[in-house]
Amino acid sequence: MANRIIAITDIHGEIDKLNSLLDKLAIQPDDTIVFMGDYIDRGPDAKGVIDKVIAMGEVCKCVYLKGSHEYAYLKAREGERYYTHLFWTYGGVQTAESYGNFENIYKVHGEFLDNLLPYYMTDDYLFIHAGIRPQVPFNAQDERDFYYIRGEFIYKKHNLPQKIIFGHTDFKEPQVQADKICIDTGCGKYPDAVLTALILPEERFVHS
Ligand SMILES: [Mn+2]
Repeated sequence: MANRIIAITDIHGEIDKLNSLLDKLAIQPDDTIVFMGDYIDRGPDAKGVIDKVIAMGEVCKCVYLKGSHEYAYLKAREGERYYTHLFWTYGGVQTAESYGNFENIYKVHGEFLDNLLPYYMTDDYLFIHAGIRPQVPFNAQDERDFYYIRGEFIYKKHNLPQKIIFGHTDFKEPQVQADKICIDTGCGKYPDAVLTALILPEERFVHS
């Protein structure tokens, strides 16, 4: 049987839901976990979430993608006013609190945040935080679409041979289409929302 690839996205500081999900998944050394971004913001323990996903790298192969919230955080740190507004408006207060203050975020996890990948592509799948712009060749994409695109991607077919696994736009249940699967189930946004993992290639969902 093929080794498992496990996709997890949009944890948003919800360390208890992440720990519960990882327990249920019973991660094995030959698994690969693809974390698809939005580790931080809204939920209470962004620092704990990043500590945990880094620690999982000792258990199995882990791939760490950048989400819209990490993108906004990094731009805010560079002083860009628009992203500073986004960061503080959409849950950054909780993130700064979990590290003690804004400056500590980079002191503690700057190396991790600087090294996040924009996407992860295999023969069969493209893992990406938000999606791509359909009809635009992959090598001509605007990187911001990887983190922010919504309806223009979700409700259109794309031309890549890979199935696209993504998050960013939350739904009550995972959204399974022929060419894409969304696994953001609102963790961190709603108190009763679960964190969802997708196990590939079998396409089975596990919830926190
Ligand atoms: Mn998100």
